[in-house]
Amino acid sequence: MMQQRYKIVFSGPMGAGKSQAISSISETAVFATEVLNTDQDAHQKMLTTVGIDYGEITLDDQTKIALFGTPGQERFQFIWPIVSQGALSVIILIDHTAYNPLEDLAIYLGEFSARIPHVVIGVTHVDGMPERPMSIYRDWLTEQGLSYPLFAIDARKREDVLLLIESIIASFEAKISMSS
Ligand SMILES: Nc1nc2c(ncn2[C@@H]2O[C@H](COP(=O)(O)OP(=O)(O)OP(=O)(O)O)[C@@H](O)[C@H]2O)c(=O)[nH]1
Ligand SMILES: [Mg+2]
Repeated sequence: MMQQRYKIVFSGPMGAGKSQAISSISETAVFATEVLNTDQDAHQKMLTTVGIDYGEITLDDQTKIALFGTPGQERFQFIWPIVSQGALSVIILIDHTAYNPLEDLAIYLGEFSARIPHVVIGVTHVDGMPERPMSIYRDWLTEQGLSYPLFAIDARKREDVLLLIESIIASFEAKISMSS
């Protein structure tokens, strides 16, 4: 049997948890390009990605997945189309505690849904603002006439990140079996 190889991109704003999600599930040492964050106005975190994060995971059926993380800072937007090339799916991570997470979602959907055929949304940091309802995302998507898969996840939890990967693989297997 031929071994399948897929490329998945993790995108989303600064601090959403892209680098964390990749390191939570990667079976290889993550190639990370994190440096001290000098843009404390944008986000008060210690480290930020300035290039591309890279990790790998092999599923039970030996499907190999290459995991690419984008830098969240706006000044690195030029990397987005380069990372997107040949990707099967994009996981857009949205920080639930952000000032306007729906605006973030609109920006990232606008940038990535045109480039990458399949989109999954993961809402992170829900523990940081439990009083804000998760229904805002589904309601907004419905208003826009969109129906992307959406999950609340904690990027630090391996099983949460795996849920996103499994949902991508399941949707592709469903498509393949429908067309055969
Ligand atoms: N409390 C909480 N922390 C989280 C969650 N998801 C990720 N984090 C933490 O948020 C911090 C920022 O995560 P990163 O992975 O560095 O964020 P990033 O998206 O790669 O950010 P940039 O590279 O700057 O664009 C890390 O300390 C993570 O461990 C979550 O659901 N809840
Ligand atoms: Mg990062």
